[in-house]
Amino acid sequence: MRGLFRKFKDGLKRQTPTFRKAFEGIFSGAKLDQDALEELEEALYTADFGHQTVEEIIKEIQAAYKADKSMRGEDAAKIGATVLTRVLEGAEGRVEIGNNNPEVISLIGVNGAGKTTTSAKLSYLYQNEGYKVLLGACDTFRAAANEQIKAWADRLDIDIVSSQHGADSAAVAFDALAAAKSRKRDLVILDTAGRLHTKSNLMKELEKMLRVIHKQDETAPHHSWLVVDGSLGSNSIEQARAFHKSFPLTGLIITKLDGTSRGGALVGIYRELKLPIYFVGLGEQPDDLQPFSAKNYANAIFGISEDH
Ligand SMILES: Nc1nc2c(ncn2[C@@H]2O[C@H](COP(=O)(O)OP(=O)(O)O)[C@@H](O)[C@H]2O)c(=O)[nH]1
Ligand SMILES: [Mg+2]
Repeated sequence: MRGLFRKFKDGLKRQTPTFRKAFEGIFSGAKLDQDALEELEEALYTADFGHQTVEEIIKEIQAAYKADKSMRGEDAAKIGATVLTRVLEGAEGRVEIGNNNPEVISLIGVNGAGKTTTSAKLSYLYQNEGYKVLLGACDTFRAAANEQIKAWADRLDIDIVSSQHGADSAAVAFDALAAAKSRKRDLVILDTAGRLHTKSNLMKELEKMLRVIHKQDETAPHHSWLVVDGSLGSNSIEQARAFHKSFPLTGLIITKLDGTSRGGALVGIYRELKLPIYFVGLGEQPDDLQPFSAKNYANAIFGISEDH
């Protein structure tokens, strides 16, 4: 889809120029320039692709050059994108809605990762696909959280169940599910409070929420997605690792890929956790949340055209 590739390209536009230059530079004077190859390697490390992926890209470029000395920068970038697409095989998470009544998605992650914004964007996306969505505002922990999510729901015309600041977040989750059943919603999206994976009381609260949800539907939540701030580079990987250890996650959403020059961390997160990436955040507008496409990501990040 052309429009979707554009979204990736626009979203990753801060990252792309560095690579364009680095890839072009390695074939100055029509031969492989070792210094420039090292610069490319460094650029890849700086973007937080991680050791394994960087080495694979560099090795494959060297091998391809050996086989075909007429290779150019654009060809090297294409090899990079091919490696990324291969590494990200199986990474594209897709949801089939309709098997559960309602389908329950809960979003978790640390403060500021983008959970609230993403829950609104996600509701908007599914609503536009024709599903009846209900948003559960389970972040009762932060005073401003309720206002923030209500403003989104208002703006995007999304049905919402919320409560007072300080209320029991598990109770909100319970009410949201009950309301969704009686209002015959297809989908419930639960926004939760920011949790530091080190704070065991917050983890306990999350577990309580799960127990309460199970009273409504033993199989819910059907999806527990960790929302990760993709602009944190290798710190995003550490965060994801810690959550994955203490909580049964089913997938990932990587936010803030726009405006970052460390957009390679997504690859490291996937390589390590092997959890599907369902969506990526490519901006602050409601339609800037896009289903993850390995190919679009790989092509956009290295600045090559979509039909490669
Ligand atoms: N540029 C950009 N900003 C984002 C994205 N997702 C979230 N944000 C911003 O990140 C900040 C924190 O988001 P919020 O949803 O409140 O995070 P929460 O604490 O996890 O609920 C807000 O200013 C959002 O607008 C994204 O994909 N791109
Ligand atoms: Mg929030």
